Amino acid sequence: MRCLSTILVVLSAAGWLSSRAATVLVEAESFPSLGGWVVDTQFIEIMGSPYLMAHGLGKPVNDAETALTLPQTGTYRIWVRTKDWVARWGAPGTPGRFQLLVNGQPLPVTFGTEGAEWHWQAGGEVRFTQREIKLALRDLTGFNGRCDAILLSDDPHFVPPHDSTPAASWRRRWSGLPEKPRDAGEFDLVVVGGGYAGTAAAVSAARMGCKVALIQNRPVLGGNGSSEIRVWAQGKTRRGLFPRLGEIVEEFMDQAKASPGTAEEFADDRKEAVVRAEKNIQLFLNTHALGVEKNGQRILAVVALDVRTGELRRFQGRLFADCSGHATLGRMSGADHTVRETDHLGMSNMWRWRTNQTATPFPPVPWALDLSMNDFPYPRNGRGEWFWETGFNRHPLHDLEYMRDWNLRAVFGAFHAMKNKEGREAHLNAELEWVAYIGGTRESVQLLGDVILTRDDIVEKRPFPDGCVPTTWDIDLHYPREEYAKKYPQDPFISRAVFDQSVDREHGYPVPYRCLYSRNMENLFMAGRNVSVTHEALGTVRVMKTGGMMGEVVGKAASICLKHDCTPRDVFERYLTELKTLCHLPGATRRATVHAPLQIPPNPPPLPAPVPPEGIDPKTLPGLVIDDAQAKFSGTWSEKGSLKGYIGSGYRYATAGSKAVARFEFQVPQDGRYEVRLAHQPHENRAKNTPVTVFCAEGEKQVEVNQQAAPLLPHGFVSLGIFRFSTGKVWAVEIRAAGANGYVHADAVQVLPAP
Ligand SMILES: Cc1cc2nc3c(=O)[nH]c(=O)nc-3n(C[C@H](O)[C@H](O)[C@H](O)COP(=O)(O)OP(=O)(O)OC[C@H]3O[C@@H](n4cnc5c(N)ncnc54)[C@H](O)[C@@H]3O)c2cc1C
Ligand SMILES: [Ca+2]
Ligand SMILES: [Ca+2]
Repeated sequence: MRCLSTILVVLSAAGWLSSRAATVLVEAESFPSLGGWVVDTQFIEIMGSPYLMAHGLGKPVNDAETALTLPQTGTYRIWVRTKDWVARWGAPGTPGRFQLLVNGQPLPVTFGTEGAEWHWQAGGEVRFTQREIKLALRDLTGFNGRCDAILLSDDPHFVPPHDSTPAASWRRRWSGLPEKPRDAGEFDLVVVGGGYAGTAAAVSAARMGCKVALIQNRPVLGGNGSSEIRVWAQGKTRRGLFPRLGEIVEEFMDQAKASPGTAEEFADDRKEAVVRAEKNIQLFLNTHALGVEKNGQRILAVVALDVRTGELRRFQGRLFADCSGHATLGRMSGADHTVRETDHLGMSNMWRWRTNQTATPFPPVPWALDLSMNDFPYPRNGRGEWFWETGFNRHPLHDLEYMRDWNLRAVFGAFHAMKNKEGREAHLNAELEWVAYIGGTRESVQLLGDVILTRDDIVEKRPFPDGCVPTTWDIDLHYPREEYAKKYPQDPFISRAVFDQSVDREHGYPVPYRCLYSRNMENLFMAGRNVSVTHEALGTVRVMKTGGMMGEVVGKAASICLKHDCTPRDVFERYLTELKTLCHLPGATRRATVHAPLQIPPNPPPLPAPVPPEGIDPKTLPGLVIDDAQAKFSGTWSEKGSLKGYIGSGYRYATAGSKAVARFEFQVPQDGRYEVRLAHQPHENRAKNTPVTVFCAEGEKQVEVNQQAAPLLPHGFVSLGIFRFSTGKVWAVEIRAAGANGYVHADAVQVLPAP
C-alpha cells in the first residue's frame, strides 16, 4: 500500500497525475541565491544532507532565495528540517532562529526553536493559487540557524520521514531528481578529498600519465590548509632519501604569516590553478563521496553527491585514494581501520577579531558557554589559535557536529566576556572578524596498511626498505589544558601540546610506502592524516606538507599499478625499485601515459644542499664515531639546546630519573682492545653521575660520568676506559637517566684502537 502511494506521489510530482497528491522537497543548499547563508557539508553522514547555516557572527545574514514551480495549485502543508542547535545542552535562549518567507510573506512559525535533534518543524498551511512560488530563508540572529530542506505537500495525510540516512532516496524522489547516479566517467585513479594529501596525489598521478578524478566536498581545495580553516602547512620538504619529494607540495602550499591568517594568505586560487593546469585531472568541487560499489576486495566505483544540486554521480575507477581525512572511502568499502574513541586529538575552530575605529556592539549570548576573562587564554594579536580545541573524548565521527557547535559556544562565550563582561572597557571597539564554521579535525580514523607505523619505529629510526616520505615534525600530542578545564570538565575547549622531540627534524624519518595502501582492499591507497599509523606516530606525520608528500608517492605508485596492471601491494613486492626511481625525479616530470617516456624538465629546482653538520663533522674524527643522529632513543629526550661544541648537528638530553635510554651501537673492524669515549657539553644542570654502560666482550661495565665538568680530551670527549671487542657482533654504549642526579647528555661515542 505504502509502495503504491509512493508511486503516485512520484508521478504527481512529475506532473503526470495532476489530480493526485503532490509532495515537493526543496533542499536549502540548492537555493540558487544563498544570500549570506553558507553551505555546510561536514555532517552529511550524521544528519543526512548538506544544509544552509546563517553564520553571521551575531549579525543576521541576507536572505537565501529560490523560486520553483509546484506540480499543481492547492493547499499545502509546509515543514522545515532544522533544529535548535543549543538544545542538546539545555542552554537558555534559541540562537538559531529564522523564518521561511513564502511569496514574500513570513510563515507565522519561527524555525530553529525546538528539538535537539534534526527534525521536521511544522510550518502550517498555505494556499497557492499560482504554481510559481518563491521561498526565502530569513535569518533572525546571525548565530548559526540551520535549514536542511523544506517540504511542501498537499496530501493531508502526509507525514515527513524521520530519517537521517545520507542522501536518502526520498530526497531525490521529492526533488524530482533521478534516483540513479549519473555516470561521471571512468578514471585510472579516483581521489576522494582535496586537502594537501589529495591535491598532491592527484597532481602527481596526473603527471605520471594517469587519468584522475579529484573529488572534494568543499568549494575550495586545501582541507585544513584552505581559507575556510586556515591552518598553515608545516613539516619540512625536500630532504632525506628522496629530496625531490615535496616539489609538488611547494607549488601550491601557503605562505601564511599567521595561523589563522587572512583568507588571502591561504591562496585557495593557487591550489586550484595548479590542479586545473593538469589536463589529466577532472576536478569535482562541491562533490561529496558517500557510497561505494565493490566486488570482493576491489572497489569498482565511488558514488558522490553534488552538494548543490542533490544529484548523484558515479565515478568508476581502477584505483582509489582515500585522502578524506575521515577515511570515508575506506570505511565505506570495508577497509580495515581503527578508531580511537577517547583521548584523541580534537577539533578546532580558529577565529580572528580586530579593533575598529569606533565602538562596536556584540549581542548578549546567554546560550554560549558562560565564560569570564580568566576562563580562556587571551586571544593575543587578534587570533584564537589552534588550541581552541575540543572533543578529545567525543566520538571522532558521530560527534562531529557536537564538537563544532561546542567550539562555537566557546568562541562566542569568550568574546561575550571580552565585549560585555569584565573585558568590556578594553574591548569597546573589538569586533569578531572571522570564526571558522568548518571544524579543523586532526585524528579521526586510521586505515590499516601492511605496516602500521609506531612511535618507536620513528624514534629508533627503524629502517624499512620502502621508507620514503620524510617526517620532520615533533611527536605533537594534545591534551585538555587543565587550568581552563575546570568549568566544563566534560568538554574542555582549550588544549596544550606536548612535544616529544625525538624525531630527526633535519633529515626526517622516512615513512614506509606500506603505510599508504590498504591491507585488505586491493586497489585502495591512502594519504594524509588517515594513513596506517598509531596515535603517537600520527603526532608527527599528520602535518600537511608531510601528508602532501605521501600524496606525491601515492600518485607515482598508482602509475606503476597501471603500467604493470598490479596492486599497490605488488608495487612494494615487485616494483619497489621503479617506485624509488620515480621518487627521485623532479616533481614537474611528466609522461603522456604510464607507458610513454618520461619528460624530465630541463631546469628542475636545484637539489637541496645536503644538510651540513653545524657542529664538528664526525667524519673528520679518528676511529669510529657514532653520533646521536645514529643512536637509538627510548623514553623522552629533548633535542639540542643552546650548548655549543657538539659533534654532528646536535645532542639530546633527558630528565633525571626518567626512563630515557640512549643506545649507541657499533661493530669493530678487528678483535682487540679499544678505548671508548663519550662526548658531552658541560653544564651546571647536568648529572654528576650520568650512568653509562659499556657492552663489551668482558660483559656489561658500568661507568659514571660527571657531565657538569668540562671534558679533558679533544672535541669534548671523556674516556670511559679500555675494553675488549670482537668482530661480527654489535656492541653498544648506553646512557640512562634513571639514577642520575641531573640532566643526562648524549652527544656522540668514539671508539679508538687502544695502544
Ligand atoms: C587547528 C589545527 C592546527 C593544526 N596545525 C597544523 C600546522 O600548524 N601545520 C600543519 O601542517 N598541520 C597542522 N594541523 C594538522 C593538519 O591540518 C591535518 O592533519 C591535515 O590537514 C591533514 O591533511 P589531509 O589532506 O589528510 O586532510 P584534510 O586537511 O582534513 O583534508 C581532507 C579534505 O577532504 C574533504 N572530504 C572529507 N570527506 C569527503 C568526502 N566524503 N567527499 C569529498 N571530500 C571529502 C574535506 O572537506 C577536506 O577538505 C593542524 C590541524 C588543526 C585542526
Ligand atoms: Ca539539505
Ligand atoms: Ca651529536
